[in-house]
Amino acid sequence: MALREILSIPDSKLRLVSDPVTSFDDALKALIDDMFETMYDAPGIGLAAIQIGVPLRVVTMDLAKKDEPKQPQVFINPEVTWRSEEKSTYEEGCLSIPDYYEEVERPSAVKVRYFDIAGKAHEIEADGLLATCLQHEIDHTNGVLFIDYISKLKRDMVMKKFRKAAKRGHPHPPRDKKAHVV
Ligand code: K1U
Ligand code: ZN
Repeated sequence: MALREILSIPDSKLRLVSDPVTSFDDALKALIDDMFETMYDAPGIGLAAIQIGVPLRVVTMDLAKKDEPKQPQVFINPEVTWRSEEKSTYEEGCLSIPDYYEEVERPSAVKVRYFDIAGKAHEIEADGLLATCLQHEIDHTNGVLFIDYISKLKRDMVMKKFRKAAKRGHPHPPRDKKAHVV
């Protein structure tokens, strides 16, 4: 197991469309182990492989609350097969855009088809935080970030702050000057 570096915007790898997994082998298991270690360490509730620079359609997640036992979940080659007409709004964050949170509107419920670590196919219907997190992570596998759903003005301001920090060799803007744009 190894802790991996999480890429931050404006890293262009975050815009790649990831490739489907074709081999359910030990290398995939090692990648998933590293993703969980990295996600729990961050800490985060989800992680897509591209966030650690691996362009494969692999997502890890754990939506357990602080006082609950861990509930690690893995979604391989996840695909949205149905979206509800009804929408809901959630204040999202992203480990690749540290310390920036913004409300995003998405379908309230989705059906997602995916494979487990043994290569077995599943389909689930999700709502609430699971639906939000699945859509956020599946977006990562397609090179889409939650800031793509906010106003261009806010997005440009966030990108500018992170570009400036990257130029200075920092992964994110200084924490006392939050990237939150009102
Ligand atoms: O994909 C990511 O960047 C991870 C992201 C997932 C996510 C959060 C909120 C809405 C949709 C998707 C995060 O985990 S951000 C950190 C976070 O939300 C959190 C961290 C610790 C405890 C509770 C939440
Ligand atoms: Zn994210």
